[in-house]
Amino acid sequence: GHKGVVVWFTGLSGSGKSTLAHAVEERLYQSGCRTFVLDGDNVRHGLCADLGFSDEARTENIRRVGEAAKLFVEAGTVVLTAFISPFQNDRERVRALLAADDFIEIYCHCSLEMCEQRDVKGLYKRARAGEISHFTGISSPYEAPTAPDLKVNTDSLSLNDSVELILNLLRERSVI
Ligand code: GGZ
Repeated sequence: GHKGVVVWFTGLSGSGKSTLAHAVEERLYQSGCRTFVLDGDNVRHGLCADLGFSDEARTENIRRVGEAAKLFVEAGTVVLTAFISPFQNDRERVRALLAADDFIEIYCHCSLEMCEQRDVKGLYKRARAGEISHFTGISSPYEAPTAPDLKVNTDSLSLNDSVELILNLLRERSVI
């Protein structure tokens, strides 16, 4: 069996949050868990379509995602969220919405240099050129978690090894 929890991925654009969340979801789904991934792709076009990337907009984005995630937990679902969520305060507010064991924070750590070098979507280049303002890591801050439940070095670990680290944590915490 499993219980509903939030597995909250945080990290820079291109640090591997979404990839990792979907890979973990796949494994959980195979073992019979109810799962759901919330990320920019399914949230910023609908629930948060009115929000941009100012500090205030990000705070509101994370607040709404937190409230939505809470509903999934109440439905007994393992919800995996993949948002930059750059502000410590905003992440702590989500943690406070939930029961103590129901928020698991995973820091996807990849150096800015590496994210920028990869630049899968070309956004860093555009941010450097001034075509995108308030870009995290370039012209908007990222506050690294000081005490995440797990730090995954996505710049040095394989996707599989990263997935295993997270599954092990979920077993340790009796989520699965
Ligand atoms: C950061 C931006 C920006 C700016 C567009 N800053 O790599 P991506 O494309 O797919 O992921 C990024 C995504 C970040 O949205 P989040 O909802 O996760 O952000 S937050 O948690 O801070 O609210 C990036 C794209 O949106 N994107 N403009 N200025 N990322």
